[in-house]
Amino acid sequence: MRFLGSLLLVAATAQAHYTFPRLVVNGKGEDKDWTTTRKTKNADTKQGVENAASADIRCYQQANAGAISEVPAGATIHYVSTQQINHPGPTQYYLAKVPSGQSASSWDGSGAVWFKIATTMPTVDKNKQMTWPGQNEYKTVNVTVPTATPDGEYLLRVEHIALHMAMQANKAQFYLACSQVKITGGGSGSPGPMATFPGAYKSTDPGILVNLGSIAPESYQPPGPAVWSG
Ligand SMILES: *[C@@H]1O[C@H](CO)[C@@H](O)[C@H](O)[C@H]1NC(C)=O
Ligand SMILES: [Cu+2]
Repeated sequence: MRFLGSLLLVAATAQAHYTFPRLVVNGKGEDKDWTTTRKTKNADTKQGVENAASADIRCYQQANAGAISEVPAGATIHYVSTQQINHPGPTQYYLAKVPSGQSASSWDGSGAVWFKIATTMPTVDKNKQMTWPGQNEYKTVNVTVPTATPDGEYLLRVEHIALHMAMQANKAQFYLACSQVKITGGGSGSPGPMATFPGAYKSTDPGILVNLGSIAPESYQPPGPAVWSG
């Protein structure tokens, strides 16, 4: 019985964490997990990244993916989550254009190349309870790929930052993944501002080291650059 008890405890703990193994584009998901989304190091443990300055903050990947998803500019995208996204915190999406001569299948996403296309803010209900878009769902929030995004291959990065323990340093948890995508039918926008991963975040950023119980929801400051909406 003792053995069974500890197994149950492990299962319960793992359920509080999640990974995003499938990108869904206009309602159509990857056929299998980790087909165009790079398998993350926490595919089994589900453990989030806690050090915002570590190399894992970029894609947390253990391997490149075998294929590339086609994503029409203007498409609605989200990710399937392996567990319920039960922690409070923002969801953010970034893109990074693959340099010419390289491929989304192998490019490492280094340099000042990442621009943000979406973030989310909390709301408060009549019971003064703070809630976040997508909280408690088994998928990440939808985002529209800006129609002005230039055609080409990109890495797409999704991130959910769990802030339930973020009042302590290095206790925010970053759940993230990168997908290999090819944007088609796009425009001639100039995305920016650009950021690097690691580099975009510091562990002391007000959106990372934060006590959600002590701030007004509208004053929350998501970490990273401003959103480029095309
Ligand atoms: C999110 O996008 C999907 C299509 O990919 C759609 O079926 C769903 O209704 C959207 N959800 C919301 C809340 O807009
Ligand atoms: Cu968790």
